[in-house]
Amino acid sequence: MKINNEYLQKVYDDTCKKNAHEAEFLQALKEVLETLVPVVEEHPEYQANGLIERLVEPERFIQFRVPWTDDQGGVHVNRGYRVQFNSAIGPYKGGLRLHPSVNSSIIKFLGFEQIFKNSLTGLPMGGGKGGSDFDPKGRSDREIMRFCQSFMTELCKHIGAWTDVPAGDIGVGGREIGFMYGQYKRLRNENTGVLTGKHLSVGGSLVRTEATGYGLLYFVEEMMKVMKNESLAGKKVVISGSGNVAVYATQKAQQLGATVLTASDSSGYVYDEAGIDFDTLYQVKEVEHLRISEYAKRRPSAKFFDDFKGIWSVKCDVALPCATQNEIDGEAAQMLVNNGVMAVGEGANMPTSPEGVAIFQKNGVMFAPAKAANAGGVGVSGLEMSQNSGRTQWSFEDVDNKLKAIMHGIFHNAFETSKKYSFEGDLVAGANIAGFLKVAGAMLWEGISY
Ligand code: NDP
Ligand code: 2IT
Repeated sequence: MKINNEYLQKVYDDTCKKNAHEAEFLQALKEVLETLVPVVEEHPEYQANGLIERLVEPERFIQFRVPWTDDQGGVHVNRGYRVQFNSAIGPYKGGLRLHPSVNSSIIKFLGFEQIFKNSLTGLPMGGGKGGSDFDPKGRSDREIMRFCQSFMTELCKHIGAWTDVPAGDIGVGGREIGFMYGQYKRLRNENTGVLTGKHLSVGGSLVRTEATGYGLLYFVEEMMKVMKNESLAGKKVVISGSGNVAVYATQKAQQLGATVLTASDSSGYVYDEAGIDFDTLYQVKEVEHLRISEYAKRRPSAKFFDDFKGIWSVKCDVALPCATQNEIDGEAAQMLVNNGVMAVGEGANMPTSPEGVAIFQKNGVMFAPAKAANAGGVGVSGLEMSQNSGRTQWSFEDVDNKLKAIMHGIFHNAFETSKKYSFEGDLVAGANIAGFLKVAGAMLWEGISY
């Protein structure tokens, strides 16, 4: 389908020509450009200043070799990336992903989304993302350490507390951030807030570990209350994934009175008719790092299914995809709708395909898009940066309250913006426009030669 604006369609066509092989980047781009039609019409100065052409081209794209040795002394070479997409409103900020599927398209889609997400938090952070096609599965701690050190040996030339501040994403948690932080410090002789998600003893923030999952639930609860006078209490919830985002989404959903029925990883999903037992899930995934089938072995009320996608056939009131991009396609969305889903909240980045989003919206499902709903992780990363700058550490309650305020603020900003531009209730459009306007204002103010 064409974008209903000549200028935006031309920028999209030109970007497609230059980046024909980058399917995920073009998917994320199209979704944003489609929703910007009314603001581009309202602000002719964007076209006059080539603003959209500048927005779609990263300020910098770094690709590098990451050589490392395994425990047997064998040499491996992976590809490392960092995209520094947009610094109009602050230092580049965004996670690092270690997964064999990582390529330039994945990094650019994530970096592009991050621009608007970070803007929505209300904190001064630009958009960036990075990672590698390194596969951490089955690697020893020492192998992970050597990989992370080699990765940081190059990355450290491009980042800094006032330049670019990476964090975690798929395959990067506290352990990897520790190895990278140690290497940065060794190379630079500097204790600084160059990464977020740090250990509490070296300037990490309380609540950062829980932030994305908790933030997702704060957003969804507010959305359900304001849009349909509903709440999570008593609701049946399907959550995919069993990593950082999914585990803490499960915990907060339960605290809000919902029953979480599922958890998954790339090998399949578990359905627990008695409701997921948080302690067992935490032990299996966060402590012992086992496959999700192990959860079913320890819980008589749970069954394991070796089909990751089958999770969307489970009947629920609320679905929270928290694993990876495009995990809900049109068919999965239709199954959820047929089973009566009332709300969908994206914990992962771009987990719903465009066909899936259209099906939810057409059927009146409340839909919380990733760049709004999962902004709690980077929001608390921003709070970690503030604490580092102030050489201070805030209490759990203090950070949790700030996180809640950020998530409620994002919901209301996206909702009010959707009304202002006559898409009432379309939070995809509301979030894209609200996130974009702040960045666009800064880009105009700073002049063209970035
Ligand atoms: P983790 O590495 O902690 O967990 C990822 C989970 O998703 C694992 O259960 C993993 O299973 C599953 N998964 C990953 N890739 C696939 C795949 N291709 N197919 C099926 N399952 C898959 O990552 P996070 O929880 O941190 O990230 C999950 C999502 O949330 C990502 O989209 C990330 O970009 C997004 N996100 C993360 C934030 C953060 O702060 N960490 C902030 C905002 C968004 P397996 O172990 O088998 O691979
Ligand atoms: O997608 C994301 O927002 C993240 N992976 C978190 C980024 C961050 O800098 O905390």
